[in-house]
Amino acid sequence: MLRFLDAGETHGYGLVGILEGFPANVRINIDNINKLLKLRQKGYGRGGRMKIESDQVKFLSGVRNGKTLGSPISIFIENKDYKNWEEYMSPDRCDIETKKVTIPRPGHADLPGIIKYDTNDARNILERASARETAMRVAIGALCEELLKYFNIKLYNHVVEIGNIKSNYNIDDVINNYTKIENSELFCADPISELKMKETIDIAKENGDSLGGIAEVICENVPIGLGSHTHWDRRLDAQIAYSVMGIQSVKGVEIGLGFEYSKRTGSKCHDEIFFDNQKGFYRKTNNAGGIEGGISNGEKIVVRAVFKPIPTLYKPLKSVDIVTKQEVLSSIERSDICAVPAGSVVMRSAIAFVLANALTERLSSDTIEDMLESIKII
Ligand code: EPS
Repeated sequence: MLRFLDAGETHGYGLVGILEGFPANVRINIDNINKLLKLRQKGYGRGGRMKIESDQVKFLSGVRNGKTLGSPISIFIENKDYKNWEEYMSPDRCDIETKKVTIPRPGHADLPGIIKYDTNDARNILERASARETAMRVAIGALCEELLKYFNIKLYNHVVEIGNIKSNYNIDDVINNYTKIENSELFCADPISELKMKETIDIAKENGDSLGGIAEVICENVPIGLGSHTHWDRRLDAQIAYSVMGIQSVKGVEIGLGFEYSKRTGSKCHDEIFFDNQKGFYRKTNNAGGIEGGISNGEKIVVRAVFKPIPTLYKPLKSVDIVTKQEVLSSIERSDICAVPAGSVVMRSAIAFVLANALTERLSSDTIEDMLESIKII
């Protein structure tokens, strides 16, 4: 079983993560991890912060001479912006006026956080609620992808909708053209829609507004038998939904046909079963999105998530000052206009963790050699 914990405030010294239960002897290519971190920082519509940061991992433990040891892997990612915030974020200085935020933003963790944690400074809440934390989740997910590569399991993230502009795509094209998608500005498989999405982002920016959208992750070569129908929390689809819903701004997750199921009869939904001596059991369709009864069925796993528009608006909504109780406009923090492309990378990482965890549960997994040996006999 894999476990991870992460910590860190957005303008604090940095982010730390610990991944426990990871098998020994897995080759780790640090460039691959940093590449995914860089991908997360990209995306048309991001704010000024991304010009300050250039995320890179530092291993503090668990990796030696390019291979994992089986011991907890600990990672550090620096917040370069900390130098601009040192005075306000200092863990020990108590003699300075802090940059208090007393006006909560609708849609943000600010207000429920202030009440729950009994503070009159929303900064104590927003610092951790910030999606900055997802840099560590991507680092953890990228490590998991290093493990998944041994099994030829590949993950592809792309953006399928921003502000009501939909990408026209099919899944095979996404896989075949992935390098192009990775290098595009919105990770969109359809260049015409991408142009329209950029225009929509520009309009939102001019209006002091923000935009959400839908991202999709496709997982290829996932073996049959990850997850289980035997208990609710062992279902692979449940684990994926939990992990993806844990990403800031995600408001819905669907697998395969997802919400489209409500519009069709059963005969137009379920993937008929065929058998071939060479291929074994196979399907001609994949409406289930690679999971039936909570178990991977060998088809591609297809997951989509909807991200709500970012709550920080340059043309703010109405709020109430928590100290004076006066109606005011909500506070403005520097922010992104649209972070769906970045969200797609985080989503990919969240799913990579779930798949790597499910593999370690399915196989004997003290070492990568154990895993490769035991997959032969299942
Ligand atoms: C975020 C606000 C912005 C984003 C940040 C998430 O940060 P800042 O307030 O420093 O401008 O850039 O995202 C990141 C720092 C990141 O690495 O993704 C928020 O409030 O969630």
